[in-house]
Amino acid sequence: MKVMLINGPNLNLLGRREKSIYGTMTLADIENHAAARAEALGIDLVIFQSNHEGEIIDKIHEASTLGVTGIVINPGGYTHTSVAIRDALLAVSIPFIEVHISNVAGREAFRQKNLFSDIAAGTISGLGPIGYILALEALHELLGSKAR
Ligand code: CA2
Repeated sequence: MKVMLINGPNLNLLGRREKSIYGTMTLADIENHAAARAEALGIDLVIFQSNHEGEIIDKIHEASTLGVTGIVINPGGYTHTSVAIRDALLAVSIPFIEVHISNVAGREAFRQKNLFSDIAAGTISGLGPIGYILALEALHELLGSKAR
């Protein structure tokens, strides 16, 4: 089972700014925890972060050729704006789980527009960095049960 973990713009700043909203873990901490959990679950994890919409789209296209069967994505601010990343996910037709560190539902009105939730296998929001681990476990269940 191969899973791609994608983090979008500004998430490279985790643990260094806005700690009251996004916590103290750095992106490297989160990626290391995810890699360890993936290994325990027997998942081959491909890790990627970019601040650029086109690079995220290219990586989603690459997921197809790499044989990725599930995606965990926190699109960051693009959650609320990017038709293009949404289209890329639809184009590759790989099931994905959307993760948000903060509870988007309790935040500003402009964050209530979401271009991913309706096409995601599921969304995890507001549970902090553990959301990424829960998403991996959920994909493991969902993809594993498909294979049985
Ligand atoms: O809660 C989330 O995970 C978000 O996807 C984070 C995005 C935000 O635009 C979404 O509405 C919800 C923002 C990512 C910014 O990350 C930072 C991390 C540390 C310091 C500053 C920004």
